[in-house]
Amino acid sequence: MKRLQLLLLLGMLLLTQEVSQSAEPSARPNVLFIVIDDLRPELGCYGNDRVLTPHIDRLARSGMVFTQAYCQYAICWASRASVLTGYRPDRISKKAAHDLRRYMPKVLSLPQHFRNHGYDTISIGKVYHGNQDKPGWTEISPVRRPYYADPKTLAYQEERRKEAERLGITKPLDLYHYTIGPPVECIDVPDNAYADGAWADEAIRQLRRPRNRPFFLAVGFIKPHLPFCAPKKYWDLYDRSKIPLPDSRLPKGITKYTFKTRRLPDNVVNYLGVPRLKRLGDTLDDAWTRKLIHGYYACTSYVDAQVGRVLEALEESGKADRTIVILWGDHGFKLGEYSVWSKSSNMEYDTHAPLILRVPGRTAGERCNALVEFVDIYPTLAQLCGLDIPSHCEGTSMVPLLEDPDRPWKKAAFSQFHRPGGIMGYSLRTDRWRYVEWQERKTKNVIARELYDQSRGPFVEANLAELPEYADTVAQLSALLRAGWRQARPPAIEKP
Ligand SMILES: [Ca+2]
Repeated sequence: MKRLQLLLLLGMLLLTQEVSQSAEPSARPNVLFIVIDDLRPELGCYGNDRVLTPHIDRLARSGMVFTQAYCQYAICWASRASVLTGYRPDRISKKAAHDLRRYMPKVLSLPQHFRNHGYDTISIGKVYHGNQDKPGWTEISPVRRPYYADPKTLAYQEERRKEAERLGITKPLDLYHYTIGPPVECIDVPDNAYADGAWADEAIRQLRRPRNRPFFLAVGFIKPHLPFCAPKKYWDLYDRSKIPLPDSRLPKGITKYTFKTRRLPDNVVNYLGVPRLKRLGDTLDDAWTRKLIHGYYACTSYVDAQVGRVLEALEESGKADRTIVILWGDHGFKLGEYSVWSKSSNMEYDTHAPLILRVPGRTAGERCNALVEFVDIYPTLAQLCGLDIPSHCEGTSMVPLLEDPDRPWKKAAFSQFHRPGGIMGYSLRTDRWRYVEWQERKTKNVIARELYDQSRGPFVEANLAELPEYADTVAQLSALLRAGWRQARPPAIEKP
């Protein structure tokens, strides 16, 4: 008798669970998750009037713009792996960032968490870097495009590929350098001649699809990442001669670790036809500099237009009032500042990136100047959609900032970047300072320090760390760095 009661009870429990599970997801909001590759926070909504980004600005007018958002590692694979797993970079190896499920099979990724709660989780374009996290997605778009649309460039690359084969060049990095094309492309082609336009088409198709489950739609745009290829109409938005030149002076007293001087696969000087820069401090001439910045701006406006198309489709679908939109750039980018191009450092230009969050009914064009970190994205989206925040998450939900953007928040944002020979630069950003400690990873010995005053913007003139008058500041920031991210969290959220 008791057994029968138990079975009945169990049956009822299962039934209620089933009902609640099937009823629950439709009540949850959708998520449109947009990531943009190498996007500087130079957009209209960030106070920049040179770069034309009307569509992202429109999103910002109904969202919240985080003016002090920092990536945890200023390179694609590491920044994205951190956002999508909820871990800070020290918990994710480079191998795992490229092949997540092989090296971290049990990780509960952000899309997987949503999938487990009844969401359609769709990946379009470059969301992860180099791996697709199959358990995370209900659907992965197969749409791909070559970087270039110019048939002449494609033919040249094909010729080089054949030549490389004859010469026995097979290592991916060697092959990449051997077949590399020009750093820019300006031809009159439709938006979807390049990947981002084609991915916007895909996203629009997904938004138009009728569905009875909520969606987590991730769209990863690959511009303004090099090479700077965009349809001509976006180049035509800018007058090259009016593009101001960057301040190419190196800060005084930098360390030998500050900038990566090794040959970078994604460095502009490796592209076809770009003059080789031999030493740190060597600069491209003004014509090259303006041409490249022009390309970056054109690509930014091109990607902005694709964001606009996707947002318009969201409006037309009638689901905008039930859809949270988050837009973030995976890290910053140097356009010749300090004579350096590209990313891969702990400097402000590399770690500071855009973050815009729109929550229907809860955001309306506010700005939030609190220090936030990209590792906060996972817990924020989970909380906004009524999902639990998994205990492994190392970020802090930004939801309290939606109610009060000026409330006391984090003491610091943490970033890091490696250098060859087992060296890691651990960095933090406070309201005013950027502080970096270069450590030998095995011994934790500090081999170099940097201190920059950021109160006048991203450009800094000197590393102040070794000056005696800054000794107290260095000591305080070093203690904060060593105490770590847990101690830098907002007061109310700090756990014992
Ligand atoms: Ca990137």
